[in-house]
Amino acid sequence: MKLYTFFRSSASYRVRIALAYKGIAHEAAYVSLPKAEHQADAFRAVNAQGLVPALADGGHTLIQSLAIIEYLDERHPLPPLLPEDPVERAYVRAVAQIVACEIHPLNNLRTLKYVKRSYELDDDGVNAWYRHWIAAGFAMLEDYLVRARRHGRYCHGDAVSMADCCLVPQVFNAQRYACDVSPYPTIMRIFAECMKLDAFDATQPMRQPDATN
Ligand SMILES: N[C@@H](CCC(=O)N[C@@H](CS)C(=O)NCC(=O)O)C(=O)O
Repeated sequence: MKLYTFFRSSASYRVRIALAYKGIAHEAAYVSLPKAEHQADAFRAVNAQGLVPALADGGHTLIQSLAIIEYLDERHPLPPLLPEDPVERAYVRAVAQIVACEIHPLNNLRTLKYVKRSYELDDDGVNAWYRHWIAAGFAMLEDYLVRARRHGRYCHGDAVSMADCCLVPQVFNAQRYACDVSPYPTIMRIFAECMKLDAFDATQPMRQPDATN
């Protein structure tokens, strides 16, 4: 199994957590976003979308972090990253998708580059955009976690799930952009709990072999 990854990519970090949590042996192929290696022909031959992560396994190449995590969960069921009950599964998927579908696309590299170029924003302008969508998305996520009343130590009770694989990397992104995370006590408490686990800690961005400042 080979994971195409970039240390700062939060979508890659989601998959790194899943692989580590399940103890799945794999090799890594590093794809630098600042060097635009994700847009080069060599990587587009792996993933025509030019996005990380991608996972090569058994002659197949899988893309999209949530699809990859669900594939890993089906192929390597223990320990599970999705609960068995359909309603509980829908909850875990909803939390994961609030991050992956509502928050992350608005703050992705290509989105930031586009708004910067098109609206002639300076760094402060880009940071304001970034922080706005983190605040809107984290408010939505915090509210859902509290209302659903399914969280325990982690997003889904005391069991690590795909929801945590998504929440933690998004908090790293928020902290990198110096977003105010104080209004989201539930998110930050779950984040702190997850970071006590090796699967989350060892896979964090600055611990990756391709990490640079
Ligand atoms: N929905 C995709 C998102 C993949 C994605 O956008 N990855 C980012 C890094 S986190 C990327 O490759 N960005 C390159 C770009 O925006 O040009 C997933 O979950 O895998």
